[in-house]
Amino acid sequence: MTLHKNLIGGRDVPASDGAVLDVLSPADGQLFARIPSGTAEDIDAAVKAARAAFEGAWSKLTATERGRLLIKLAAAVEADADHLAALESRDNGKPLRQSRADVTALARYFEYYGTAADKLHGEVIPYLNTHFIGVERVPHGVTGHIIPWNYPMQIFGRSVGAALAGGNATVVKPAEDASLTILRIGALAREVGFPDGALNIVTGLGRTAGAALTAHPGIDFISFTGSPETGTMVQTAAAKNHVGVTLELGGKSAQVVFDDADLERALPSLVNAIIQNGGQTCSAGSRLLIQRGIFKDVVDAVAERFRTLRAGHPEREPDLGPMVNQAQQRRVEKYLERAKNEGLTVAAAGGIASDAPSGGYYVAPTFFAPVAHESVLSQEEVFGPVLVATPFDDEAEAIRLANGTAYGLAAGVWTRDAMRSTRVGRAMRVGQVFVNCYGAGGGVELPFGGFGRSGHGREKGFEGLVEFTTTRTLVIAHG
Ligand code: TXE
Repeated sequence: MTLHKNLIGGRDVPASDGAVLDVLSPADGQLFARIPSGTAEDIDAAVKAARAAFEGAWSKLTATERGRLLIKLAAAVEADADHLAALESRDNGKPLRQSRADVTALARYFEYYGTAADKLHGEVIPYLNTHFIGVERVPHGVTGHIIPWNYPMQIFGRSVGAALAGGNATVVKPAEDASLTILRIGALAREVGFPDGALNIVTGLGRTAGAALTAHPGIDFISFTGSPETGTMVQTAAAKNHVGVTLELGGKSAQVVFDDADLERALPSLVNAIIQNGGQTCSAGSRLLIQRGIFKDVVDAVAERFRTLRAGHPEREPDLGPMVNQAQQRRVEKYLERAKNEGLTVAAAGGIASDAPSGGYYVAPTFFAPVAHESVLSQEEVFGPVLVATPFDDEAEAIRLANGTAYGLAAGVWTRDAMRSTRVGRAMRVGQVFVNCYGAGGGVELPFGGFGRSGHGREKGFEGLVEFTTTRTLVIAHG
């Protein structure tokens, strides 16, 4: 049984009171590791270590030198890919191929932000002829990062990678259900030569370690990805310290299928967008909006595929793995029960693989159709392999339904009509629109974030680097 430690100021340390949390494998519910249950005291030590780095060794590096360290870290991650992927699948339950994809994305984030670090230019503003005005991009200072359990490596890469590239020193609180790869990245960062304190990692519960981090007066900016409810607490804590925050809070993303769509191309994507990571994806395509004339055909085709889907052991490359923990499994099962009690029609259900261990948190993928737009299942984020389909008559109705939830993270549009794809795409109140494709979250290079209940601020891409900096304007009188 491995007992992991926190990374504070370049040292591996247990929680200040020695408390630990059990780490259970979602595949079989068995205990296989322990992580520190970080305390407010640990968070305070981590913030102080980050501040010391920010005012010391870390700030002495040039942007190019920071970038080089991130590029070295990208190489170290790639060299450690098999280990990281196996660790993630064990800890989080995602199929190995998804963990490998996460490792690749993580390395790419470090490479992207590493190579971008010295390309974040400020500007010169024309002003009085007697003055020179320079605006430089500067780090916020010490940034706090609350990472969820669904894509720990990717979300670490996009937020901590950008923050480090921008010159911030960081304190990271991974999710209690998926901390192991984050701790491993911390060890790799130390090996490649990041100065002590530039990256600190404190594992533990959200309500203790997480809350202590977001409320700490020594934190200058917060990045949070998680639930809207916790997002409210994080933003409230940030407001008390008058610091900025990016929030990415999930979604109820629609895929709009018009009657001229290339269905052969669309169908695998419609299914994969809700099955990837067991539906535990912020930008999962959890609603199908299908034009009425083709509604039955598309529902039948999706249903046929759904019947073949099996949730199984992550190491056996199933269609989907178990849910991350028992609470998430229960949450999804409750939504399924409620939908059935409300009389919603199950168009198709997959199953649980016969060799899936009995103690694991498996849920059978389920497809409901038709489902009214107002139904709970059409409006609330389930965060599981649960798909709903709703018919629409025309373009205006499609737009109204797609935008008709409190969320606004991503959308898909399937049509062969180029004018319509642009028109409908531009009418979506979301951060990313996919036309004739659907890539949950998009690539490393693409800005990502939401409207409304999906949160605010943008991470990923160059915009994500800008987000982790602010400006200082120098007004120089010379005449
Ligand atoms: O989220 P939490 P949970 C959604 C998804 C899921 C639901 C509940 O619908 O079913 O949220 O998941 C830390 N102060 N998403 O309960 O609580 C916590 O330790 C500071 C969507 O796991 O938001 C973890 O590190 N931090 C989402 C992180 O917040 C706190 C991904 C997320 O946990 C805290 C995850 C507090 N008071 C869930 N309480 C997405 N956008 O992709 C908890 N945390």
